[in-house]
Amino acid sequence: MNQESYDPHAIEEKWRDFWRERGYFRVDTAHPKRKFYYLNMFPYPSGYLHVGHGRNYIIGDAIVRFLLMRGHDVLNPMGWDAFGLPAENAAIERGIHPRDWTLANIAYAKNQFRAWGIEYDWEREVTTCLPDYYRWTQWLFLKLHENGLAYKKRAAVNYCPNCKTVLANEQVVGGACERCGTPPEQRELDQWFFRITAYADRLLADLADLAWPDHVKKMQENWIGRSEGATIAFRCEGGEEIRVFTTRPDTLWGATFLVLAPEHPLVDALTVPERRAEVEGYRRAAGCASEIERLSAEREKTGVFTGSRALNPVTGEPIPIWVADYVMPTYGTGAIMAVPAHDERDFAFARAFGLPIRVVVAPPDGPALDARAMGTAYTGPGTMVRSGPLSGTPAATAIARTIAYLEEQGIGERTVVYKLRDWLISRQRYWGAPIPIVYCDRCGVVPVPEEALPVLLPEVPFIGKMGLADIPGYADTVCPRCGGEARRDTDTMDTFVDSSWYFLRFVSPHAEEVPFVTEDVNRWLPVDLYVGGVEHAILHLLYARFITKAFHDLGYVGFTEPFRRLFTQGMVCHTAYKCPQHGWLYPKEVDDLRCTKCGREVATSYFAMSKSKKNVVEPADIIQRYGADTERLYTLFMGPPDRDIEWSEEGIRGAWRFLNRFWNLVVGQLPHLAGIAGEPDPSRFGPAERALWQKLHATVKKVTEEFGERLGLNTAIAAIMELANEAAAYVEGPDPDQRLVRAVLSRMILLLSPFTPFLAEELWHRLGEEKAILDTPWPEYDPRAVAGDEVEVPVQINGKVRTRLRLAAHAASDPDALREAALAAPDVQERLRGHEVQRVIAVPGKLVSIVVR
Ligand code: ANZ
Ligand code: ZN
Repeated sequence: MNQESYDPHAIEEKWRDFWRERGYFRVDTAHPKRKFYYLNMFPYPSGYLHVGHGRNYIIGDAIVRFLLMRGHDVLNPMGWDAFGLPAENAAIERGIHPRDWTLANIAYAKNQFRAWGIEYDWEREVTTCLPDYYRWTQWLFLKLHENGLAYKKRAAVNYCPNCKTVLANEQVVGGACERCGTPPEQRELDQWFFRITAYADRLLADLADLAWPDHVKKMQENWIGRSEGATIAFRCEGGEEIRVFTTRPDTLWGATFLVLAPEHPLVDALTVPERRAEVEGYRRAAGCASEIERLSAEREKTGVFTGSRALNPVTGEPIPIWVADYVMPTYGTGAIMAVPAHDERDFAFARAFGLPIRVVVAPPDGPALDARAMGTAYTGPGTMVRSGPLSGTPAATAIARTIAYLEEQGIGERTVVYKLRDWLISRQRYWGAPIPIVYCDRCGVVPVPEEALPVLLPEVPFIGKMGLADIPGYADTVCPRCGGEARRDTDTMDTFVDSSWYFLRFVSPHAEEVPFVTEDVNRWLPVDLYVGGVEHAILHLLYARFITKAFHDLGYVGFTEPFRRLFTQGMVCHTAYKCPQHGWLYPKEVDDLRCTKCGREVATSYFAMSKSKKNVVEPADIIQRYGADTERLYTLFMGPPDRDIEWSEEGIRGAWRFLNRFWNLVVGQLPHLAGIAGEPDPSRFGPAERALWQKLHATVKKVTEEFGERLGLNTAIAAIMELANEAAAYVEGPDPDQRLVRAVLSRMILLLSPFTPFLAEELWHRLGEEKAILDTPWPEYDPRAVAGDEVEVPVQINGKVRTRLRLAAHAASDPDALREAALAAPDVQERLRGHEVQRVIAVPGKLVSIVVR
């Protein structure tokens, strides 16, 4: 008989609209019975999505379908992180307006989601570049400003002369602009900051309660960078006071000079006239080095002497005050006490400038250190020596004792400092939310009143790199307070501000009077599962946590953390080819590992898919050849979702072959299953039926569990594949039990449906089921059936059968489990008392033999 073969194109199209029309992915946020807020990090709409992007959303769609079948009310929204440099730069390249570029990409991406069978609650779509969203981003700014959490400060910033904007520290990578590779300049500008440092301690402490990957927590911890130590005051000979922060107050007796950051406010006052020219020259030069260079231990130390001295508060000794750029202006107090004997950078500096080195820590049971002979600082633990009244204090208590002593003497106090800096949010670019502030000569800095929001981006033909300051007339306005002439702030906000609160807007996306409805967000948040790339492990997550805490303290939300559980999915890598002459090549430009343009041999390597490396695979191409289900199945099967994986055409074909086999199995059985209804009767099972029944229940259990903690979707699929093989073998056997076949096939279709929803929905209906899969509960498993049959295994002691174990078949078939069960049995323990066990032999399913003396 000629059986209909698997044709994804014939079946996929009809189900796409079916799911949308039936509204399965919509949720009533007012009355959830079992709420689950699932959230994928929303994308930048910067071009089309490739199969690597697809992985994020396919993982999410599988999870959401599973949750829906489990009876959850799932909030599953999607939106667009639509402001920012990528869109602006892409628009410049193409000579179009970033809004047109962005909206076109959004429309395209929505079609891609549809092609993948991924549905969202599109009525909740949020687009950060539209006025009904950014008006609330501006509101957020006003609220922080009103509460002292947004402030303006003149600050040295990294400025990219090519992108014409300020870069955050983390956007400077390897001394160059992350986007265009131009080395940034240091500039002084008036900038807006959000006071995230006020939350440093809570951002750190609350990590403990989050179900997040440990490595992400660690990254946040390092970024916040808490250090405990002391602030110590040094009196200068001229009367000024220099405060230093140190993590090693116990080395104070070894402090032989002080170093100020070039930007330190006391540098001027402390520089003697003869040294002024040199010091000024040094300060100017220091402005050019990046922070990473300045902090590097290897870099040659540079610095200048101010000509002034301060007194070491414990030795009374005058010590010189230097200026050097290895001290950072914004960390601690911007000044340090240098202890060259015990700090690497101070050691290098002292050696370079002939400054004294004094040992004040004695290593445990090593020879005493000789300052003149040291080739490097001793930074290990040890007993305090040459430290006046504290000499002899062991390493374990040295720091605490010194701090107590300093506090007693009134020269210092315990201090905690953080690496975290306030968040610089001003950007001098067009494509962002305008900062809602007005400057008036009479009234000063005046916030735009809430009722006047949004401050709209000016409608102008987009003419390339520009900020709002370049747009004639934008800045001219009237003061909201006095009605006089005033100027608008011409900066826009960092796009991380847009994404710091979007998860709240999804709950009440159409609220017109408020950014979100407190009562509703309190019902739905924290997000139950947040899935996204590890590249957002630091900034986005930290900013979202900060804003949530700030909103909490201002009474807008009732929770303090936005994302209860975080899952970071891995990237999809693919072969990339590089010609020594022509750079990155598309696969079609490579023949037999040679460049088709010049014949040179190309280098191959694996990289995360990216347009720049020309190693992107287009979903449209895969879907056209194999259908969306094959792409989905392969994407989920090729490795654990949190690992990076390597895309392979062979893998795609493997997924395709499986779906064909599965199709053929089910469609091949349809004629036999017509009119078969009801559950199979296990009491009439033979051994083959029992084995298949057990496998079915074990598979339901496995797949269900893999959707939990581990999200081992790849192993879940592997389990379904095994079951399919056993089912295929069973139906070929003599006189198959048709009720059992139907039960296995229909449950297997349900199990597959989160992964390959098109094929599942099609086969489900062909089986004669009336309800759609998403109206059908997820299959249950029977723990007794999972355990399978019990078997009896005799236990011998020294050749005599002493007892019989009743065990589940699977336990009896595992020698280790069998041995353990035998030794743990009460009768056996009784008989072993006072004897020494020499040997235990476990024959799976048959016998345990124990030899004792
Ligand atoms: C004296 C000392 C002796 C230090 C010693 C270390 C070892 P973390 O752990 O990163 O917090 N420091 C303080 N402020 C600085 C700044 N603005 N720029 C550069 N370095 C600065 O490091 C704290 C230590 O880094 C401080 O403790 C200080 O050097 C230095 F045996 O003080 B220490
Ligand atoms: Zn005014």
